[in-house]
Amino acid sequence: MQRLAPALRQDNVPLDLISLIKTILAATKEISFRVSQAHLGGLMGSTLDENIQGEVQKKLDVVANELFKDILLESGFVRAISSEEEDTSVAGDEKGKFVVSFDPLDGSSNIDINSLIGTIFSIHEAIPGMDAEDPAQFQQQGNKQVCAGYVLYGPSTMLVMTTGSGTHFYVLDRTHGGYLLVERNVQVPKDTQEFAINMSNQRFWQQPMQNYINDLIAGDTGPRGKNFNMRWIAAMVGDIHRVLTRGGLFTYPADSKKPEQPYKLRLMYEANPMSFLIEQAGGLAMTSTGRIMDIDPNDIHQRVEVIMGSANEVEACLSYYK
Ligand code: FBP
Repeated sequence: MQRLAPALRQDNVPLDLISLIKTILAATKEISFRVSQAHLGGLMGSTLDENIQGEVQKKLDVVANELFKDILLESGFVRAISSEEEDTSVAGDEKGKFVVSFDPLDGSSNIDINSLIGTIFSIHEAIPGMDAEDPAQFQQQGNKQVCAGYVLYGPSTMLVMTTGSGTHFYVLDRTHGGYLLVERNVQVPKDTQEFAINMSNQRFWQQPMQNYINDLIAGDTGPRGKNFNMRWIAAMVGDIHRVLTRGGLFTYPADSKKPEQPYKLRLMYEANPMSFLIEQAGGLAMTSTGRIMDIDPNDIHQRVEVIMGSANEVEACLSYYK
């Protein structure tokens, strides 16, 4: 099996980006170890602090964030970072060529139940001539990403990544401590009979989404004429990994549960990187009004509607909004 660096060189990835990717992955190996030892190391449970999103931070959220932040800021490759666990963007090296947005531990509610969690990252080139301190560094559309990926901490630690030449799967080989390429150019099947949504929010969804999901549940007795199965891991990394592996539709739609906050998932370090991976694997990644990666960001913690996965099923869902 091919090691990471030759696999990236095969995709003509520039050397400085390869160096940054290797830096990011060094942090994920440490996080993978800490996650596997969390119970033994007293890292289960929550801190008394809340992040800027108003979420109580898990101890592992904080550990993963510090690990990721420190290794990136001391690398020399990074002009600035933005993280789910940081109130604002954090300046790095003024000569740094890249900016990195990340969710150090996605699916935090799964930590205490020993279920799937992961790290999500998105890399843009730094805007020339702009200060490292300037949060406008992150006002770049998702279609300008040069790399995106996640590391899934599951039975095996898996890296799923794209640099714009397809979406590839890697597995962390614990014997030599490196990621090995196990599948190149994964393709999301165009059609599917599997969907993922938090059903408990149903009464708060907009009517088009209610109608779409009701027709999925009606199965072969309804207008779709076939049965659908539902899955919900409650960690985007886990649900998207299933979609990339065998197809499906994943959605976190707008809802009126908190009218002042109609969306749940964050654009910069959840929706954009997952969109790049899904599109590079032949799927679609949309809101009900347009392509996620064409959204102009206005805040590093901005939230958006998400409908992504098997292309024909995403189209079917969007047809309910017409
Ligand atoms: P964080 O855990 O990083 O805050 O991410 C949000 C998230 O856990 C997603 O990974 C997941 O898709 C969603 O929230 C689950 O939402 P819900 O709690 O409504 O099931």
